[in-house]
Amino acid sequence: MRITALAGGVGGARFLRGLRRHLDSRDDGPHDLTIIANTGDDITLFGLRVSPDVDTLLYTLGGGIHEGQGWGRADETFALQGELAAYGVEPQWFGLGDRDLGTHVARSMWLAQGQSPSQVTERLAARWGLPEQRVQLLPMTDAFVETHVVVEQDDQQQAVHFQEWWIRMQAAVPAQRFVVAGLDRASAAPGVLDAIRSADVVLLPPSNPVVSIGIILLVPGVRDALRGTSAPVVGVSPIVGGGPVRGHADACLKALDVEVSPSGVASLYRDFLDGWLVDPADAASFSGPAALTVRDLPLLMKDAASTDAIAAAALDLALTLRA
Ligand code: FO1
Repeated sequence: MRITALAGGVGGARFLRGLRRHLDSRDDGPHDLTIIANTGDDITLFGLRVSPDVDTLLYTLGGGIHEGQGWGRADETFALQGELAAYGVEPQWFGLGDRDLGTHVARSMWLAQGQSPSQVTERLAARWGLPEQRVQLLPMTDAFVETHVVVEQDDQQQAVHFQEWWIRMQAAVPAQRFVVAGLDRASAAPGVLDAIRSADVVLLPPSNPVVSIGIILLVPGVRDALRGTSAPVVGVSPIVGGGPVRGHADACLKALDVEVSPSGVASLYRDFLDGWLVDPADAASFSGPAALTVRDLPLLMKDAASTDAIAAAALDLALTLRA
């Protein structure tokens, strides 16, 4: 079976690790998983290209993630950033650990040598053992893109990098809109559109619907490929009981004037979504198109067992819709 997923960072990575475990527990394998990662969160810091969602997926699937945080490396130290701070080098609001910096140095070096983000991601994924897991990790585009957030400060509109809004401002300053710099020159990375068109099942993990999955959907051809694929498209609501499972998805949805609810998120996917998982807390209030098949089950990824159960339910629903 060929499964394709669109993913952002922490929530997406945890869901996909659960899906990989679930696939391994089935006796109808082998199964191939292609992950299309958001690269709108990417940022250049200290001369290095950082790709948070790609790295979170690499570390989570490869066994190197800081489990408590959900991003960055386990057993991390911050000697290099401490040295930069001693020189007064900014910014210091973005924490870059020494182990994590190894990834950014390798990425930046290979990019400077002329390799594409797809080629670089493939090399990074090899170190983390993704091919052995039959996982292919693709950046959504090889173009240099960055999500910026337009905010109003001192009666003036200003665009700040997504990471500055997310981390330094804690998304507390209302976003007026999101702009993806570089997207006008972007095309889907090699393999992205084909992975959607030729999949048996397409899954949308509980990633941020605006600044993660929403950005992937803006890459030319992606939305059309989802509308056109014969594979069922099944998603997992990132909103549970009126709020995001983690992160600031509520602030992102408000910027788009979309209700902070599973119904609101499903409305963003309405032209291609076939199946939708919601939490029991939201089942009664859910409203969506009659053609959308909705199932409810607890959606908090508290531990491996609950995460695997969510992934299994998403896959089961997709396979039911395929039959
Ligand atoms: N998130 C934070 O809240 N604070 C940080 O200092 C931080 C550093 C960081 C470094 C590398 C990395 O791959 C991710 C990092 N994140 C940090 C997470 C990241 O900002 C966001 O959670 C994602 O971009 C949103 O998906």
